[in-house]
Formats: sequence, structure tokens, C-alpha cells
Amino acid sequence: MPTEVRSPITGDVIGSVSLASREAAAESIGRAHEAFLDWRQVPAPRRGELVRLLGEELRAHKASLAKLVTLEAGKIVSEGLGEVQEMIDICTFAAGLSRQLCGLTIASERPHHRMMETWHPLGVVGVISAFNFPVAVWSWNAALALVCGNAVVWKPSPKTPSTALATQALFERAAERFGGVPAGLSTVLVGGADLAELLADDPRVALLSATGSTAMGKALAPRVAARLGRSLLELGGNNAAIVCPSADIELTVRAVAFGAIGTAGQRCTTLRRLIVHESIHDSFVARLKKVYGAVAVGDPREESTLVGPLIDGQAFAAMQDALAAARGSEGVVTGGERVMVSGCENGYYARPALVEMPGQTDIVRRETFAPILYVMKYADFEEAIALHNDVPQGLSSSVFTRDMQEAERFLSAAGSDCGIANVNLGTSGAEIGGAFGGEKETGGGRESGSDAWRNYMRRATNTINFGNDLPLAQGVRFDIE
Ligand code: UN1
Repeated sequence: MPTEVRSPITGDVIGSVSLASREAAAESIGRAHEAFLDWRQVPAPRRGELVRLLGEELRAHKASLAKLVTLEAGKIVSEGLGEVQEMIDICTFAAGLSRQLCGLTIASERPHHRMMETWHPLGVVGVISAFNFPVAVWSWNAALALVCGNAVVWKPSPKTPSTALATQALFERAAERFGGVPAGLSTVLVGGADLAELLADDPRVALLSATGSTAMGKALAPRVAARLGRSLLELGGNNAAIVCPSADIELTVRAVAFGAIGTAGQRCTTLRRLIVHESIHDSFVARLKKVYGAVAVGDPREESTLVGPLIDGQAFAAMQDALAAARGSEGVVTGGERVMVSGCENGYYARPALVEMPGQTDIVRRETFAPILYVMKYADFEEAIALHNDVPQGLSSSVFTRDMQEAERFLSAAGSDCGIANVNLGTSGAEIGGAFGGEKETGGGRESGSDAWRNYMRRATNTINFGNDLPLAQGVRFDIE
């Protein structure tokens, strides 16, 4: 069944793609499982070679894939390129990692015994990704999953299927150059929630890695759990920054602008709450208002544009609802109105909104996937941290300060409760080298760098006896003679 693809830039239909039926999806999972059975026996560094080749294809086609990201997700040119760069970076990382999938060697309490850990491939990895990072999120999962010896079945957002199909085509080129890649090692299934549920329910999907809203995670995770499968969740954020009296104001303004306005507020790491010390609050807000009033909203293909469109009319309506709720709780809203862009009249463009809030009301505690920044005041640093943590989500966070004590307190066990905590930089735009993800309703998953690869493997503990006796652990005696 074909479905229309629209560009958020103009709201126009730019193509159509076929939706995968449930039967076809189940068949793809089956083929992926068959592919896994072969792929797991290919030496990991050789698997890394496939991912290195994928990185080469991405490098060669960076500009055109980025253009497609711009067209389909509405990202500005530089952010579209940045998204593909993240893909290239994770391929480089994963190719190196393919020679470092190592476990521990552990001292045994028994004489002439040795213990060690071996990491084995896991199985089929299901990847569900969102419209806002239509291809990078797949690559964080797929690059690691593939070097770890797994097969990948990808259900991209139905709002951005073309970028997924283009990425799959690049994968196939890399596979062809590699030679002998088992059929079905990586597949794309275009479809909606029914296919996500199918991936969640199928016991052949060893790991389901899902990126998107908390509501989506809450719907899928229990299904995976019901079959005692594994899930890796990267869900909603409600990221905040604390701006302290000693902060470098110019640096902070730039960081806040990129964090809150960049990607039209449609990153899971977007800065959504700002907690500013009362002594600098008014001057800081005045400075921000100037930026908000001047920032270029428009066609993301134009070099001067910094804020492109929202993904669709629904996103714009959700933004307006949130602003109405904020006004209803005595919030003072600057911006937030629709911007009509010539030639793009059916696109939904909005001026980013700055909302001065008297406190952290219900609407502030919710994630609205739009460029809305709620600003609140604080007097005492501990109070700021409490406010910071008093939301259901726990993805990314920042403190802006030159005071070492404040910085360290923010990073300490009693500080930010997020998976990402930064000092003097924004909440968004993380590098692939670190583990990416967050706590609480963000879902607890970690993707991308550091040791996130372990999510994509199963651990075996091995004990080897190289002696002639059979000593038992814990000194247990069991003499049968
Ligand atoms: C997302 O929005 O789903 O840290 C991920 C960032 C990007 C990833 C965002 N590297 O903003």
C-alpha cells in the first residue's frame, strides 16, 4: 500500500512509498534472523569492515543525503549535514570498536582455574526511530549492532521514509562492495504503530531499540517485557539549564539559543527550561528576547535561515496549546506565532517562544516538541537543582557558571539526575563518543559511544579448569567416593 510523503518545508507531497504489510514485516524479521545466524560467525573486525564501507558511502553521499534530511525533516542545511556527519562518526567509531569487543579476565578462587567474560552477538535488533533524527539514530544503533554481529530491522518514522530508504540504498552499496553479506542483514520496514508492535511482540527480535515519545515507549516497552525481551529506550526529554550569577553571558546566550531554537525545538535534547539566578534574570531575559525577535525563521534551504519548519500542522497546534496553557498559568509569552514564509504557505513555521513562568507548572513539566523555552527564577543553588530535577524526564542538562563548587555540585550524585550533564555548554548536540540517553521517563537506555555496544551483545561468563582436580566454589565438598 503506498503512502504519501510530505515535505514540512512546503507541506507539499514530494513522493510516495510503499508501506510494509504485517506479513512482509514478519518475513523480514525471519530473514534477518537467518542472516544473523551467518553474520555472528564472521570475525568482528571483518564485520567492522562492512561498517567502515558504509561510512565511506556516507562520506561520498553526505551532501545529497543531508539535502534529503532537509527536504523531509525540515532541518537547516548545516544541521542536515551535521546529522549525516554523526552517521559517519559512528561508523568510524564502530569500525575501530570491532577490534575491541572485549570482556574481563577475572581471578578465580579455585586453583588452576581462570574466569573470563565473552561477548557474543545477540540476534535481530529492531530499531524504531523518530522523524527528528531520521537517519542518525538508526546509524548509532545499526553501526554498533552490525559490528556486534547482529542483524537490523529498521522501522523509521512514517513521516521520514525517504531518508531511510536512501540510507538503506547506501548500506546496500557498501554490502555489495564487501561481498557475501547475508541477505536481509539490514532491512527497512515503512509503516506505523502496528509494525512497531509487531517488532515488540516478535521473540526473534532480541533487542528493541526505540527512540521517540515517552508515550510510544510506555506502549511498547511492556510488550517487550511481556516476552522478557530486551529494550533500549531513548524517549522524551525536558532538558534544563541553570544560569548562575558568574556565567559568561555571551557564551550562555549562544548556547541557550542553539539549544532552545536549533532544529526548531525538535530535538530530544532541546533546551526547554531555563532556571536563571534572580540577580541576572531580567537582563538575561532581555538579551534573549533580542535574539528571539531577530532569529531568521524560514525555508531551511536558505543559507541564512536558522529556524526551519515544524514537522507538520499537528506539531504547530501542540505548540499553540502549550502556549495557551502557559498563559493560563500566568506565563508571559514572547513569540510563538505562526510565520508565513513566501512560497511555503502550507508549511508550519513558528517564531520560537520564550515564556517567563512564575513557577514550574504542569505545562512546564511536560515535553512539547516545539521551540518553547520556559524561563524561571531561582535564589538559591540547591533550590535550582531541585527545580531542575522536578520533572518526569531525565535526558540532558547544563549549568552555566564559573564557580567550581556550583559546577561540581551540579555534576555530583546530588546534582543533575540526567543521563547527560554539561558545564558551560548547551543540552543538545552531543558527540557520538559518549553514551547517549537518559533516566526516568527518558527510558534509561544508552546508545552510541562509550560502552553502549554491550547493549547489543550477550555476555557469557566462562570458567576454565586447567588442573587435574575439581575444587568446588565456596569450599563446598561433594565427595561421591
Ligand atoms: C534526538 O533528538 O533524538 O545530542 C537525538 C543531540 C544529538 C542527538 C539528538 N546528537 O542533540
